[in-house]
Amino acid sequence: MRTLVIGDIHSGLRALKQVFERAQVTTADRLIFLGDYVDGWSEAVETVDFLSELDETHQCIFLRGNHDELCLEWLSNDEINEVWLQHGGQATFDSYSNDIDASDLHIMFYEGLKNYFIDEQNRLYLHAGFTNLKGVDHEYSTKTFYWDRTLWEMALSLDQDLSIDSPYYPKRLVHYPEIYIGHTPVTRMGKTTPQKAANVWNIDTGAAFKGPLSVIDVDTKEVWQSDPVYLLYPGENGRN
Ligand SMILES: [Mn+2]
Repeated sequence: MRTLVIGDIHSGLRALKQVFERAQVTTADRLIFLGDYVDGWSEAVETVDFLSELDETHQCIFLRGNHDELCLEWLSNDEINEVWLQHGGQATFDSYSNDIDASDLHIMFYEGLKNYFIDEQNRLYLHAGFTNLKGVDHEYSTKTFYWDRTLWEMALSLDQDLSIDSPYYPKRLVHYPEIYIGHTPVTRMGKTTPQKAANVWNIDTGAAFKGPLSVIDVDTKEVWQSDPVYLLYPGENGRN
């Protein structure tokens, strides 16, 4: 069985289908989605429909992204969050406006998302990060799991040669052999492939912006990518 991790999709369903074909995904694979299914390209409803159907036939783990939570808040309360609209929410709003009936089923999808997942090898998967030095079970606020950027910043700024036995080594990083996250696009650093810092792997390759969507096999580290997603949505702006 392969364990495949999928980065932030941001309604780029065409890219998801393309990268799944390239990775030759089958029902034998375990699929771990890092969250941010919506907010970006025009196919929010179609993306969540596709993921819900995929869950019927494949082994899927769906983690919660900050954008999924913002979308759920809007679907549940019908209150417009201006900041959300400016950060990709407008495309999601428009997508649901074209398909009013989708929202009830989708609320169940968003509510069912997991804040984190730890596999049988103790590898940790979550959208953004955590701050408690003792690990995710000790986190004070669940929002951190899908909003935090300090885990990735810390891993990046760490001397990559520092020994795990050093008293200066961050305690946050010692609990899991590997940590897989999305949330902060590596395109901000001028990269377009999954990036590793310390034992943290960032799989968000900027699908909402000018980057591709990426899938990584956590055991072999083989990577598959879609075309840059904006090329699959001509005439749209995404989050640019
Ligand atoms: Mn994202």
